[in-house]
Formats: sequence, structure tokens, C-alpha cells
Amino acid sequence: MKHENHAGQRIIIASNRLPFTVERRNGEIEFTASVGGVATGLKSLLDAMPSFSSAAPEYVWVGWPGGAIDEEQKEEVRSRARSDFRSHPVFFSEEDFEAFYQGFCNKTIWPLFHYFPSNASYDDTYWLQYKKVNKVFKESLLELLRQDDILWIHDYHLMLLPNLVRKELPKLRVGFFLHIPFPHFEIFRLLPAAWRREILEGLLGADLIGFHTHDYMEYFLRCVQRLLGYKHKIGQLVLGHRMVKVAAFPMGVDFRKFHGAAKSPEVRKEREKLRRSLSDAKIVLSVDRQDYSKGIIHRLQGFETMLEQDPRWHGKVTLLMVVVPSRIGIQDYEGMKKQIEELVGKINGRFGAIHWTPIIYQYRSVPFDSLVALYAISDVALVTPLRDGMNLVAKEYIASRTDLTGVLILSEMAGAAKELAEAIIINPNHREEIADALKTALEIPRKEQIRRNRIMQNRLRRHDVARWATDFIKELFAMEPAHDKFYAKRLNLAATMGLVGHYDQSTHRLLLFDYDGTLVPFASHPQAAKPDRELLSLLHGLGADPRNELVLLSGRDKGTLENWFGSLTMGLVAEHGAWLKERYRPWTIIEPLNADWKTKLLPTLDAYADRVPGAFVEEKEFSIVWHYRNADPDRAALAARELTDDLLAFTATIDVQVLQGNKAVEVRNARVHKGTASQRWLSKSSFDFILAAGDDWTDEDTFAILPERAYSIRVGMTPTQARFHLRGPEEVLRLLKMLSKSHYTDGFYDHGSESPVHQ
Ligand code: GDG
Repeated sequence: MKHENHAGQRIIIASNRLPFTVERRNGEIEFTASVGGVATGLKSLLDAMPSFSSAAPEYVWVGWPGGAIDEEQKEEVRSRARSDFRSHPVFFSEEDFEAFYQGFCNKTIWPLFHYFPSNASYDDTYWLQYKKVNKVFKESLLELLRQDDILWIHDYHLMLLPNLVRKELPKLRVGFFLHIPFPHFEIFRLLPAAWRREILEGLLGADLIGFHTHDYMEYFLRCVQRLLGYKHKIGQLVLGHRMVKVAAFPMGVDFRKFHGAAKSPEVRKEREKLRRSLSDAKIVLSVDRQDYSKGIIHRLQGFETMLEQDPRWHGKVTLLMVVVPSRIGIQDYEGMKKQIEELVGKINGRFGAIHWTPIIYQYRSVPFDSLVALYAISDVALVTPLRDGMNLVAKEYIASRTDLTGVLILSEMAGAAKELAEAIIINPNHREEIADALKTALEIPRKEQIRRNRIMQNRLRRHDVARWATDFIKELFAMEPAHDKFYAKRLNLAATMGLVGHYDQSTHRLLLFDYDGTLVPFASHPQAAKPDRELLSLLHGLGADPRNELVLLSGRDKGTLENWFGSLTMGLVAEHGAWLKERYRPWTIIEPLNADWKTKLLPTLDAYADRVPGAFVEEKEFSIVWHYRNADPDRAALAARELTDDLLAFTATIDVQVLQGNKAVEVRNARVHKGTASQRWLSKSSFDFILAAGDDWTDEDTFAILPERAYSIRVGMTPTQARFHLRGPEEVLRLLKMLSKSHYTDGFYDHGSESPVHQ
């Protein structure tokens, strides 16, 4: 791979917040470290950078430094951010940032992506602000970016940024990682049409898009297919001239840091202090930012149910609940804080005794050593978010258990549950399940605790945060060669001269042409794309040459092909290869085919045609096509995706294929394709010149079976297996004219253009 040496390479990290916050105290500027999953994770990564490769890449972190900063203080912040934190601040007025962060980020995306649609608001001013802030980020990045940098953008605040940057720096390598869940299509589609489209397009500006789990990745890919129509192949999407890779990169924690800290004298001191104040009760720990997605209320209810059901534990177990203030100011959060406090009071009042407080609640952030001490003294960690992209607390708890004891209860709604299967996995919505899990956890034998934690620790040690970041960056580097080899070359002047020269000298030629989109442009109705006299005479000339074997390979029905080309000296292939006609011979079927499935599927296609004005169904002997060229493009494109989806479900168990053609959805027999048909001709003789041209992906089957020396041409600028590209049917016709003349003149070329066939 090409990434082994990053000397001189810069990684630019863009995230909403910098790893520190700037505040003004008594006129002085103070920098304090930020708390939170993204900040914590990225900070560990950057600390680990020197061991990341032999020549560690440079990095710069771009983001908002927090707080309102006066104009005259900006330069000072800029310079300290650069020297002390390798950061580049993006400044906003506090109002702008509030409207962005508390608006679209936290009132639209956060609730929706965490499956709280009823908390989401769809406010145009929020959306406009989100666009504006993403643009400001773009501008700031452009001040800094060089073509050979790698840009790694983080999280839901900056989903439009990849595409904004891509438009300015098309060759820059851009990665994007989403730290929160990506929701199912049914949730994502709740966003207004223009927004959801722009968000997907925004993300697709990246070369590599990473998620914590395979589920999120699949949900994203499905949204891309349903809303934009791009299909993927094992997570790879082809978008015009680019390729985008979508993959899962589960984020780890800085294992060594937590494991090491748990043994440190500072943490030992903290532990002793805590132990003294907590009597002999077993400790159940709960740590989160204050957020409705974390399921704090449900957790308290679960604990309450456990105390209700099992009085044996009264006086013998304490829930230590740390809630870290965050995103204060939003109504939901204020209400939630009150609710938590009331519930804690209620449970303590109901079950507490002079010598025992069931819940010790703390509403503030704790220093790192105290956090690790909490992990280290707790017998059980109760991590029950209702939704969580990953959840690092669960992993940090396991990493801090140096004697391998302790039990983790983990919500199946957290991304971390995919990796920590040895934990007690529960559904956080059900208080009985939480209560049962607590009872089990408190009684798991020590030996079993050690067995489970050993497995989890080994996994977490290997897949730590540095590995997460390294895997992502390596993947981003590795994409480059794929990019290069992906695109066929334009059939330029030199290549055309070579092709025509070779044609002139050869005596046994095979010429394979697709029809629609290759020899003629698409027309509003299939029957309107009739060949004109010029094309017919060209084909006649080429077919009549005894050195040529000319074949037209089409998806059309055999009646139409016969009608239009039956009198010419050429081979014909109808319905993508179901029917063949060698020259001077009658039509034959390629192999016995079954078309019973048509009667089952026709009603579905008809129903979609009824729903979309302008769409219609074409029935052929062994295939059916739903055409939508004349329909309203947005409406029809959406219907085409839904139809494809429905058909895919219907046809899973039968031997037919559903194809997205050019403004058409086609269902046909799976074993029949142009490749099989082309093979018939190819094996007839040994040709000394082979030319094949086609415009859509059904022609890729032909290109795939051709020998390397063949001239394969994909019409339209799409990635292809073909060796060459031409722009459209006009260019193919020019090439045909050159061949049929069998000699060429300088006058034929347009020297201003790269291609000789483009006048
Ligand atoms: C987002 C996603 C995803 C917490 N309290 C204190 C403190 N913390 C640290 C923890 C942990 C981090 O904050 C919290 O991380 P989480 O993963 O649990 O949650 P989010 O903040 O919601 O993070 C989440 C994450 O991004 C990474 O992709 O896992 O799903 O929502 O590291 O240790 N640290 C200190 N004192 C505290 O009181 N020092």
C-alpha cells in the first residue's frame, strides 16, 4: 500500500469543536480541555500519532474554539491555538453558533438520528444556518488546505462540508466519520426532501465515509439508493467520475491510558477516598452526558424496579450516578434534569435508610483520575442508552478493570454492543429487563466475570482508538490507486489513429454495437429512435464489407430489430441476448427460457405506471420494461427506486434480474446477457480486429469477455471496464464514418479537441 510513509503529509481534522474551549476570565483568555466522546477519542488519536507510522504525519485540527471572542483577541487565540494545540480556530458570533448548534444540529439531526422523531423540529431558519456554518468552515479550510493534504471531517454538524470542499478542490482526499447512529431510511426520510438530498450529497463529497457499525453503514447506503438512486457494490459507490467507499470503523478507546491510569498512585488514592465514603455496599456505576438519548430516566426506573422486587439488596447496593451537564439551555434538557432529580429523590426517599442512600447522584463533570477511580471501584457498570452511536464509557469501564473483575450491563441500542457481546446485553426500554440484569450482574461469580472481561479486554486492547484512526486513514490512502485505474481513457487522436490504422490492416474483423444511446440518442418513446438513412447506409456499408462481421446487440424486441435492420448484412441480438440472428439466418433463441414470471410481475409494473403519469410498460418475450423518460423526473426517479426495491423482493427466489437502465427499469432472465451473446460471435472465428461500443452497464458484460487487445468503448463518461470512452452517439457515428471510408484525412480531426471524432 502507498501509505507507509507519510513524511510531509498533513492530516487536517475538521470537527465542530476544538479539543479545548476558550473562555475570557477577568479579561484574560483561558483554554480548557473539552469533554465528550469525539473530543476524547480524537485527542487520544493525536496523542498516539507519533507511533502511528515511522514518519508521523503532521496534523492541524480545525474547529470552533467556543465562547465569544472579540475581534482584537482573535489573533491571540489563533496564535496560541496554533502553537499550543496545533489548531486552527473557526470563529463565529455566539448567536450564529447558537442558531446552528442548538438549532439544526441539536433540534433536528440529533433527535432524528437517535430515533426521537417527535423531538425533532423542521425549521427553515435552522437549516439555512446549518448551511451557512458549513460554508464558513469551508472558507476557513480553504485558507489552510493544500492539494496533497488529507482532510478528515467529523460528525453530524458538518455533513455538508465534504461536498463543499470537493467542489473547490476536486482532487483532495476527504474522509468523513459519523459519531452518532445513521438512522433507518424510514426515519431519515422524515427530513424535508431538499434537505435530505443535500445532506446525502454533502456526505458523498467524501472519498471514504465511516460509521461505527455495519448497520449504520447499510442504512446510509439504502438511503443513498432510495433517494439518489446510486447502487453500491460491497460498500463502493460509483458517482460519475469518482468512487466513494462506505465502511464500518468501530471506534475504540485509549486502552493503555485507562488500564495504566487504573494502576496509578493518583487513582489508587481516589479509590481509597471513595471506598471510605461508600461503606461496603456493592457499587453500580452510571456515567453519561446529560442527554435524553442516554436513557437515564429508564435506568433509574430499572434500578427502582430491582429494589422493589428484591429487598435482599436493600442496604447492600448503591447506584453512583454521574450526569455531566451538556447542551444546557434547551427545554428538553432542562425538563430532563428536573425529572432525574425528582426521580432520584423519590427512590432515595422510598427505599433509603439512615445508613444507606440507594442513589448517589452528582450533576457535574469529574476529573480524569476520579473517573477512572469510579470505573475501578464499581462492581457493575450500567450503560443503558436508548440509542448511542458507539458509547465509549462501556469500553473505558472494561479497560479500567485491571483485575478483570466487574460486570458490564450494556444496551443493545449502543454501537458498542456489537463488539462487547460478553456483557449482559439488554433492551433499555424495559425496566424489568434492567432490573433482572442488575440482579444477575450482582451475583455473577468472580471466575465468570474474569472469563468475560478477559475476552473483551483482549479485543479492546487490539482495537484501540489509534487502530481505529489508523485503519481509517490507511483506507483513505489506499483508495487512490483504485481511483486511477477506474477510468477508461478518452479515445483521443492518437488512439483513434491507432484504431483506424489497425482496422485498415486487418482482414477479419468483429464489430459489436449496442443501439440506443450508442448509435442513436435516446428518444421520448422507444419507437421514435428509428435509424435514419445516414445510419442505415453506414451500417449497410460496414456489413457489406466481406472482411467484417457486424453485430447489433440490443435490449429491444426482435420484431423491431427485424423491421429496422432485417434487410442489412449483419447479425442481430434482441432482448439483451435472448434472441440471436446470424447474418443470412433466421432468429433463434439462445437457450430454452422460461417467461412464466412475467404474469406475476406485470401487475406490479402496471400499478407503478398508473401511479406515475408518462410512465409505461413495454412487454417483450423474455423481459418487461418500465419506461419513465417522459414522466416528471423527480417523481419518476423515486418511483423507479421503489419499484426496483419491490421487484428485488419479489424476484429474490426466481432466476430473473432487475436492471436500472437509462430511464427504465428492466426485468429479464438472469442467465441472459450481452456477454453470452457476444461470446457466440467471438468463438466463431479468430478475429484480428475487435471493436465493441455500448453506452450502459448491460454492455459491460460484453466488454468483460473481450480479449485485452480488443477496442472496447464506453459511450458516456462513466467508469467502465472498457478501454476507451466516447462522449455520445455523434462521436460513435464519426468513428463509423472513418471506418467505413477505410481511409481518413487530416480535415476530419478537430485539433482543438482531444478527440478526433469530436468536430
Ligand atoms: C459521541 C456519540 C460515540 C464523560 N463524563 C466525563 C468524561 N466523559 C468522557 C467519557 C467518554 C466520553 O466523555 C463520552 O463518550 P460517549 O461515547 O459515551 O458519548 P458522547 O459524548 O455522546 O459521544 C457516542 C462517541 O461520540 C465517539 O464516537 O461513542 O455514541 O454520542 O470518553 O470518558 N470525562 C471526564 N469527566 C467526566 O465527568 N474526564
